[in-house]
Amino acid sequence: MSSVLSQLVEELTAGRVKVVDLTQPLGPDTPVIGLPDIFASSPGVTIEQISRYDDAGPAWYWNTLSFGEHTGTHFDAPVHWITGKDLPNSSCNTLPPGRFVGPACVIDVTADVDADPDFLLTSERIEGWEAEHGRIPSGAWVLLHTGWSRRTTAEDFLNVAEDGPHSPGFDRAASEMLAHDRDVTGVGVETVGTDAGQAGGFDPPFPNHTIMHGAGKLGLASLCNLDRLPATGSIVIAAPLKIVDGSGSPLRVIALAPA
Ligand code: 23J
Ligand code: MN
Repeated sequence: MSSVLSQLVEELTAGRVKVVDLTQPLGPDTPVIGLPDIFASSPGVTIEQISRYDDAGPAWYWNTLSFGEHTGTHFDAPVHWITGKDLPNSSCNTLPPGRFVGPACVIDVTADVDADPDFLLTSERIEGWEAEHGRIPSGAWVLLHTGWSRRTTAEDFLNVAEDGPHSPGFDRAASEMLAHDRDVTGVGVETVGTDAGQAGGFDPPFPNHTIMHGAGKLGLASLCNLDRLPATGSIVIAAPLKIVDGSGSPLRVIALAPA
Protein backbone atom coordinates (compact mmCIF):
# COMPACT_ATOMS: atom_id res chain seq x y z
CA MET A 1 0.00 0.00 0.00
CA SER A 2 1.29 3.42 -0.99
CA SER A 3 1.41 5.84 1.94
CA VAL A 4 0.80 9.53 1.48
CA LEU A 5 4.49 10.20 2.16
CA SER A 6 5.74 7.75 -0.46
CA GLN A 7 3.22 9.29 -2.86
CA LEU A 8 4.65 12.71 -2.03
CA VAL A 9 8.16 11.49 -2.82
CA GLU A 10 6.87 10.13 -6.15
CA GLU A 11 5.15 13.43 -6.98
CA LEU A 12 8.29 15.42 -6.09
CA THR A 13 10.48 13.10 -8.17
CA ALA A 14 8.10 13.28 -11.13
CA GLY A 15 8.04 17.09 -10.85
CA ARG A 16 4.30 17.26 -10.20
CA VAL A 17 4.93 18.81 -6.79
CA LYS A 18 7.48 21.61 -6.63
CA VAL A 19 9.39 23.15 -3.74
CA VAL A 20 8.97 26.93 -3.76
CA ASP A 21 11.45 29.06 -1.82
CA LEU A 22 9.60 31.90 -0.08
CA THR A 23 12.83 33.28 1.43
CA GLN A 24 14.78 36.47 0.68
CA PRO A 25 18.60 36.34 0.71
CA LEU A 26 20.11 37.19 4.13
CA GLY A 27 23.16 39.45 4.01
CA PRO A 28 24.61 42.89 4.78
CA ASP A 29 22.13 44.50 2.34
CA THR A 30 19.06 43.01 4.04
CA PRO A 31 16.78 45.91 5.05
CA VAL A 32 15.89 46.22 8.74
CA ILE A 33 12.73 47.71 10.26
CA GLY A 34 13.05 51.26 11.57
CA LEU A 35 11.23 52.20 14.78
CA PRO A 36 10.74 55.69 16.28
CA ASP A 37 14.02 57.03 17.78
CA ILE A 38 12.77 56.63 21.36
CA PHE A 39 12.98 52.83 20.94
CA ALA A 40 16.09 50.66 20.56
CA SER A 41 16.74 49.53 17.02
CA SER A 42 17.67 46.13 15.65
CA PRO A 43 21.07 45.80 14.00
CA GLY A 44 21.50 44.74 10.40
CA VAL A 45 23.40 41.68 9.28
CA THR A 46 27.17 41.43 9.64
CA ILE A 47 29.12 38.44 8.40
CA GLU A 48 32.71 38.17 9.59
CA GLN A 49 35.06 35.60 8.20
CA ILE A 50 36.74 33.18 10.62
CA SER A 51 38.85 31.50 7.96
CA ARG A 52 38.78 30.74 4.24
CA TYR A 53 41.34 28.05 3.36
CA ASP A 54 44.04 30.31 4.77
CA ASP A 55 46.38 30.56 7.77
CA ALA A 56 43.38 30.89 10.10
CA GLY A 57 42.02 27.59 8.81
CA PRO A 58 43.87 26.03 5.91
CA ALA A 59 41.21 23.55 4.74
CA TRP A 60 37.98 25.20 5.85
CA TYR A 61 35.76 28.25 5.28
CA TRP A 62 33.37 29.59 7.93
CA ASN A 63 31.88 32.84 9.18
CA THR A 64 30.51 34.47 12.31
CA LEU A 65 26.99 35.84 11.90
CA SER A 66 25.45 38.77 13.76
CA PHE A 67 21.92 40.08 13.38
CA GLY A 68 18.72 40.81 15.27
CA GLU A 69 16.26 37.94 15.62
CA HIS A 70 13.77 39.84 13.43
CA THR A 71 15.91 40.31 10.34
CA GLY A 72 15.12 39.51 6.73
CA THR A 73 12.77 36.60 6.09
CA HIS A 74 11.99 35.75 9.69
CA PHE A 75 9.66 34.11 12.16
CA ASP A 76 7.74 35.87 14.95
CA ALA A 77 7.10 33.70 18.02
CA PRO A 78 4.16 34.59 20.31
CA VAL A 79 6.58 35.60 23.08
CA HIS A 80 7.84 38.41 20.79
CA TRP A 81 4.88 40.52 21.92
CA ILE A 82 3.83 41.47 25.47
CA THR A 83 0.40 39.97 24.81
CA GLY A 84 2.01 36.55 24.31
CA LYS A 85 4.59 36.71 27.06
CA ASP A 86 2.86 34.33 29.49
CA LEU A 87 1.57 31.78 26.99
CA PRO A 88 3.08 28.31 27.38
CA ASN A 89 5.48 26.94 24.75
CA SER A 90 5.63 30.21 22.85
CA SER A 91 9.31 30.84 22.21
CA CYS A 92 11.45 29.50 19.37
CA ASN A 93 12.75 26.52 21.34
CA THR A 94 9.48 25.52 23.02
CA LEU A 95 6.93 25.79 20.21
CA PRO A 96 5.97 22.25 19.17
CA PRO A 97 7.35 21.57 15.67
CA GLY A 98 3.93 20.49 14.42
CA ARG A 99 3.02 24.18 14.48
CA PHE A 100 5.53 24.94 11.75
CA VAL A 101 3.75 23.01 8.98
CA GLY A 102 0.34 23.92 7.60
CA PRO A 103 -1.81 24.50 4.53
CA ALA A 104 -1.36 27.89 2.87
CA CYS A 105 -4.18 30.28 2.02
CA VAL A 106 -2.81 32.98 -0.29
CA ILE A 107 -4.82 36.19 -0.47
CA ASP A 108 -3.92 38.29 -3.51
CA VAL A 109 -4.19 42.03 -2.89
CA THR A 110 -1.48 43.13 -5.30
CA ALA A 111 -3.76 45.42 -7.31
CA ASP A 112 -5.02 47.13 -4.14
CA VAL A 113 -1.48 47.65 -2.83
CA ASP A 114 -0.28 48.96 -6.21
CA ALA A 115 -3.01 51.61 -5.89
CA ASP A 116 -2.44 52.29 -2.15
CA PRO A 117 0.73 51.26 -0.28
CA ASP A 118 -1.15 51.68 3.03
CA PHE A 119 -3.77 49.10 2.00
CA LEU A 120 -5.17 47.06 4.92
CA LEU A 121 -6.80 43.66 4.56
CA THR A 122 -10.30 43.74 6.07
CA SER A 123 -12.50 40.93 7.41
CA GLU A 124 -14.95 41.66 4.56
CA ARG A 125 -12.15 41.08 2.09
CA ILE A 126 -11.32 37.76 3.79
CA GLU A 127 -14.99 36.74 3.51
CA GLY A 128 -14.86 37.61 -0.19
CA TRP A 129 -11.77 35.41 -0.60
CA GLU A 130 -13.57 32.57 1.23
CA ALA A 131 -16.62 32.87 -1.04
CA GLU A 132 -14.29 32.07 -3.92
CA HIS A 133 -11.83 29.61 -2.36
CA GLY A 134 -13.56 28.13 0.68
CA ARG A 135 -13.26 28.74 4.40
CA ILE A 136 -9.77 29.27 5.80
CA PRO A 137 -9.08 26.07 7.75
CA SER A 138 -7.89 25.93 11.33
CA GLY A 139 -4.09 25.64 11.29
CA ALA A 140 -3.63 27.53 8.01
CA TRP A 141 -0.77 29.84 7.21
CA VAL A 142 -2.52 32.91 5.74
CA LEU A 143 -0.16 34.60 3.30
CA LEU A 144 -0.86 38.18 2.26
CA HIS A 145 0.27 38.48 -1.34
CA THR A 146 0.88 42.21 -1.76
CA GLY A 147 3.58 42.24 -4.44
CA TRP A 148 5.77 44.15 -1.97
CA SER A 149 8.74 41.83 -2.66
CA ARG A 150 9.00 43.44 -6.12
CA ARG A 151 10.47 46.43 -4.24
CA THR A 152 14.12 45.43 -4.41
CA THR A 153 15.88 48.50 -3.01
CA ALA A 154 15.87 49.09 0.75
CA GLU A 155 14.43 52.55 0.13
CA ASP A 156 11.44 51.26 -1.84
CA PHE A 157 10.97 48.28 0.48
CA LEU A 158 10.91 50.29 3.73
CA ASN A 159 9.12 53.20 2.01
CA VAL A 160 9.72 55.70 4.80
CA ALA A 161 8.20 59.19 4.47
CA GLU A 162 8.29 62.17 6.87
CA ASP A 163 5.37 60.63 8.75
CA GLY A 164 6.95 57.19 9.00
CA PRO A 165 6.85 54.00 6.93
CA HIS A 166 4.08 53.21 4.47
CA SER A 167 3.40 49.54 3.71
CA PRO A 168 0.32 47.29 3.70
CA GLY A 169 -1.02 45.02 6.44
CA PHE A 170 -4.12 43.90 8.29
CA ASP A 171 -6.80 45.91 10.00
CA ARG A 172 -7.71 45.03 13.57
CA ALA A 173 -10.90 43.12 12.68
CA ALA A 174 -9.06 41.03 10.08
CA SER A 175 -6.43 39.95 12.60
CA GLU A 176 -9.14 39.18 15.17
CA MET A 177 -11.09 37.12 12.64
CA LEU A 178 -8.03 35.12 11.58
CA ALA A 179 -6.78 34.52 15.12
CA HIS A 180 -10.05 33.84 16.92
CA ASP A 181 -12.72 32.86 14.39
CA ARG A 182 -10.46 30.90 12.01
CA ASP A 183 -7.79 29.71 14.48
CA VAL A 184 -5.01 30.06 11.90
CA THR A 185 -1.43 29.01 12.66
CA GLY A 186 -0.24 32.46 11.68
CA VAL A 187 0.10 35.03 8.96
CA GLY A 188 2.90 35.65 6.48
CA VAL A 189 3.64 38.90 4.67
CA GLU A 190 6.07 40.25 2.08
CA THR A 191 6.76 43.43 4.07
CA VAL A 192 9.41 43.98 6.76
CA GLY A 193 6.94 43.16 9.56
CA THR A 194 3.48 41.66 9.98
CA ASP A 195 1.95 45.03 10.83
CA ALA A 196 1.34 47.81 8.35
CA GLY A 197 3.95 50.57 8.14
CA GLN A 198 1.67 53.06 9.87
CA ALA A 199 0.46 50.55 12.51
CA GLY A 200 2.38 52.18 15.37
CA GLY A 201 -0.37 54.81 15.30
CA PHE A 202 -3.29 52.36 15.13
CA ASP A 203 -5.60 51.41 18.02
CA PRO A 204 -4.14 49.30 19.52
CA PRO A 205 -0.62 50.05 18.26
CA PHE A 206 0.67 47.22 16.06
CA PRO A 207 -2.71 45.44 16.14
CA ASN A 208 -1.60 42.37 14.18
CA HIS A 209 1.29 41.62 16.57
CA THR A 210 -0.93 42.41 19.56
CA ILE A 211 -3.82 40.17 18.49
CA MET A 212 -1.96 37.31 16.78
CA HIS A 213 0.67 36.80 19.45
CA GLY A 214 -1.86 37.26 22.26
CA ALA A 215 -3.70 34.32 20.72
CA GLY A 216 -0.50 32.26 20.44
CA LYS A 217 -0.31 32.68 16.68
CA LEU A 218 2.86 32.95 14.61
CA GLY A 219 4.18 35.44 12.08
CA LEU A 220 6.37 35.37 8.97
CA ALA A 221 7.83 38.55 7.48
CA SER A 222 9.73 39.47 4.30
CA LEU A 223 8.45 36.53 2.24
CA CYS A 224 8.80 36.40 -1.55
CA ASN A 225 7.62 34.29 -4.48
CA LEU A 226 4.03 34.22 -3.26
CA ASP A 227 3.02 34.66 -6.92
CA ARG A 228 4.20 31.06 -7.43
CA LEU A 229 1.60 29.63 -5.07
CA PRO A 230 -2.05 28.82 -5.77
CA ALA A 231 -4.70 30.42 -3.53
CA THR A 232 -5.14 27.04 -1.81
CA GLY A 233 -3.55 23.61 -2.13
CA SER A 234 0.05 24.24 -1.05
CA ILE A 235 1.77 23.47 2.23
CA VAL A 236 4.13 25.87 4.02
CA ILE A 237 7.00 24.71 6.22
CA ALA A 238 8.46 27.47 8.40
CA ALA A 239 10.68 26.22 11.21
CA PRO A 240 12.71 28.82 13.16
CA LEU A 241 16.12 28.22 14.68
CA LYS A 242 15.73 26.59 18.10
CA ILE A 243 17.03 29.67 19.91
CA VAL A 244 16.67 29.29 23.68
CA ASP A 245 13.97 31.78 24.77
CA GLY A 246 14.10 33.16 21.23
CA SER A 247 11.46 35.70 20.17
CA GLY A 248 11.99 35.00 16.50
CA SER A 249 14.56 33.93 13.97
CA PRO A 250 15.60 34.28 10.39
CA LEU A 251 14.61 31.06 8.63
CA ARG A 252 14.19 29.34 5.32
CA VAL A 253 10.50 29.23 4.42
CA ILE A 254 9.54 26.68 1.79
CA ALA A 255 6.25 25.64 0.25
CA LEU A 256 5.21 22.39 -1.43
CA ALA A 257 2.95 23.32 -4.33
CA PRO A 258 1.41 21.71 -7.41
CA ALA A 259 3.86 22.18 -10.29
C1 23J B 1 9.31 45.38 17.07
C2 23J B 1 8.45 46.45 17.18
C3 23J B 1 7.52 46.67 16.19
C4 23J B 1 7.46 45.82 15.12
C5 23J B 1 8.32 44.73 15.00
C6 23J B 1 9.25 44.54 15.99
C7 23J B 1 8.23 43.81 13.84
O1 23J B 1 7.61 44.06 12.86
C8 23J B 1 8.85 42.46 13.90
O2 23J B 1 9.81 42.17 13.20
O3 23J B 1 8.31 41.63 14.62
S1 23J B 1 6.27 46.12 13.88
MN1 MN C 1 9.40 40.06 13.55
